[in-house]
Amino acid sequence: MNSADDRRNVRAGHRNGGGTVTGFVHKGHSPHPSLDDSLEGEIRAFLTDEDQLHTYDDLTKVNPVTPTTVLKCLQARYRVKVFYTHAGCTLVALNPFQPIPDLYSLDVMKEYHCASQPQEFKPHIFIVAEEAYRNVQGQLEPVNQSLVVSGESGAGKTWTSRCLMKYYATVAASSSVLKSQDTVERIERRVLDSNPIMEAFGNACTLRNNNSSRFGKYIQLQLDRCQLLVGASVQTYLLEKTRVACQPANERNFHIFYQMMKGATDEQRKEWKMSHDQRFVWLPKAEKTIEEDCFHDTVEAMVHLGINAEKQRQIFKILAGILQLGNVNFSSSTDESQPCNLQEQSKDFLQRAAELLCVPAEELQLCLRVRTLKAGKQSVLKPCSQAECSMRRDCLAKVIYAQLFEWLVTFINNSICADKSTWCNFIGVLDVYGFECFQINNLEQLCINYANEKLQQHFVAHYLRAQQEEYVSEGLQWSFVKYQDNQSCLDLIEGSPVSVFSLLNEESRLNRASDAKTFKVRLEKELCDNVNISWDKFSKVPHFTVAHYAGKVNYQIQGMVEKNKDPVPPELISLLQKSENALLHQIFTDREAENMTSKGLSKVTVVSKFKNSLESLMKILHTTTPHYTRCIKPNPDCKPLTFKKEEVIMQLEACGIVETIHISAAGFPIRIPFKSFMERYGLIAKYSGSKSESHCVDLEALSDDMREVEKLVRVVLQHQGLDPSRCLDGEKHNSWVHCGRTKVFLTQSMLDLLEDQRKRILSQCAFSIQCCWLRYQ
Ligand code: AD9
Ligand code: MG
Repeated sequence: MNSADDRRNVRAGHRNGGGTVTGFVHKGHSPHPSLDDSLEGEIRAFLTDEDQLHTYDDLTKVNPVTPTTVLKCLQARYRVKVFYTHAGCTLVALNPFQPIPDLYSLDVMKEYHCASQPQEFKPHIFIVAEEAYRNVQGQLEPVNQSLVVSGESGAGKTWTSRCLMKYYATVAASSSVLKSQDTVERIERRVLDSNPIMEAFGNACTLRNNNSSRFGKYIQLQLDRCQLLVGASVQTYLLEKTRVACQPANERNFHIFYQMMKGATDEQRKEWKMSHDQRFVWLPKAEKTIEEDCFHDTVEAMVHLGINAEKQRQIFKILAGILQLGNVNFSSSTDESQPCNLQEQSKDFLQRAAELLCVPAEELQLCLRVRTLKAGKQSVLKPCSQAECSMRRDCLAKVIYAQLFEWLVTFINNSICADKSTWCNFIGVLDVYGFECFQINNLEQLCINYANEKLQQHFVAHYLRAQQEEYVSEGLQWSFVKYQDNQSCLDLIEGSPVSVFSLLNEESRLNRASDAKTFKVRLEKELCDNVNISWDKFSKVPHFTVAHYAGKVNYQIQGMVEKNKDPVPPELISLLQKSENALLHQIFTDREAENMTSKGLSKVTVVSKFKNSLESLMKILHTTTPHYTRCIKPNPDCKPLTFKKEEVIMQLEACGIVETIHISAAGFPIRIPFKSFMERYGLIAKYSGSKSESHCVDLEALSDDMREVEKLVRVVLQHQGLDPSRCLDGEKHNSWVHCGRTKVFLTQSMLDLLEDQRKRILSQCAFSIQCCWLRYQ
């Protein structure tokens, strides 16, 4: 582990010098010569001795910090199977794509949890977990924590989130037990069991990840006064429901369907009308995954969470009904006044779908083939074209699946959420889809990338803007050279009065026949002055290009307005409300479902709903202390231990890692108000054990003004053999501590020093008291 001296060298390593440029500049002073020398040495060592690259635990130690040096360092570590590296305030996690059991064992968890200074251990996701856990108590008052896990598809976000949940379920295990019907369950078990259910229903095999999450998730782990896990609550975002009825080439439907196909008993098969050799159009046979073997795990988790056998039967019958629906096709009609007929071979499938969904077959057929138009109090029936029939069939499947998923999430929440009176703080784990850029991008990618812009802004606001603004208000003469503020991109997407979302919503509400065309014209006209949006006038496919912080993305305009409307024909909802499947009936008669349709249109557009849910998330995140983990996918083929530089560098740039490293290394991440500082560290001055005149501070006389704080800091530094004139305040580049107007600004090293010294004094005091007590015995 690093000694204080090592740490000192490390800190020297981030300062500007040797011609390197960091993200931070101190105005008007040159670096200290002796430190410059050591820096030079470090640069040389780094550049020439590549054999040592794997030993750099923190990318902020690499000098100079450039995408290339960072990349080399990560590659060297990956080669020797070291998967975690600090990047200042962020943890970088490289996906090993193979099980590393020893890295996550119970013993390792205990080691990190019991360590007095876990930060001194090798970088690990457990350091982040433990830091958040300890932070909950806060130095002054309890603070909720958020662990934000980001990265591209397949990078390891869900894996990391599961790992974090397991950590808390282990180290914060409470003795509380919950009684379910016939078993007594520990709450941690239930919280962990929410994962297999949500993954079965919300994950699918895609080209980029065999277990890709098709929804975003924020789980709050609820802790009681003793910091024990007493419950949790889950919030989900934007399930990719289109996958139920339409899977991209070589991708699959949600795992649960395959699990049913593979894991059903003969009896279940009969009930679900699902023979062994039955082919379902909506179950493409793309690459086999291990997740499809997990039917029994899913059912077991359902039992643990309290989903009883009857409810399970209802759920699986609904899912089986959806599969049958996928095999229903319509023939084209030459007479527009007549509805399209069912194809002959589809009749049985429709009949079975109706039976499984417990709705009248005749009515189901009618709803799919005929549209009901309301004109005042009159209803007019209009036959649907072949394409319209298929759209209505797909819509039915999507709306059922999405509502079922919502119901499951609500059920899980009811099962794992603790009573508000029993918990006082939470640690939130956020696992959301990373930035996406495909050849064809539509509304889904726009929403996903918008979410990433929001998170990036949160990151920027938290680490960069906040630091800068606070330095200024505290009178510190420091400034960031530049940082990427993505506000203009967010304004383009969601701003008012005119933005992509506002125009999209307007077009959706106007419900014009040629909405794609008018949307394109309006975008070009009303946003032509915005530098973040552009068009290729000669492109055959109408699109617009947004310059995101992570790169440019082309969005196809065709279909976007329709997707945003997400219309659900009211006849379909009425049909489902009549279902004799109690669950189906229930999920379409609650208030949420009532809101779903109004004259055949969603009242709330997709982007409005998504924006609202994201805003609530951001509000929560702003009230918590965030911890960032950036997962990196080292190769596109998910191969073990294969590091493709081009892939990695793109991700490092996309998630702003290099920028982060600069800032974290150069700033003062810890700031403490004078009063709290004196209260916590005042005793160091009194008991530092030095008799020297300059070290003596009268504790009684200590006030919470800047002069006294400075005096105390000098004592601590001198006590460590450090020169206060170099380490204190804005005189030199290499300072460890600054005194602002109301707060002390510290580097991590300075905080470590203070904490070490405080701890030593406290243990000495405890020892003296013990001796006195023994003497009196
Ligand atoms: V997506 O956006 O949901 O498509 P994620 O969530 O980022 O994606 P995921 O966590 O599912 O990716 O990880 C992909 C696969 O990588 C997992 O199924 C594991 O097989 C593998 N993985 C990820 N992290 C680790 C790890 N720390 N150790 C071993 C890992 N395997
Ligand atoms: Mg995932």
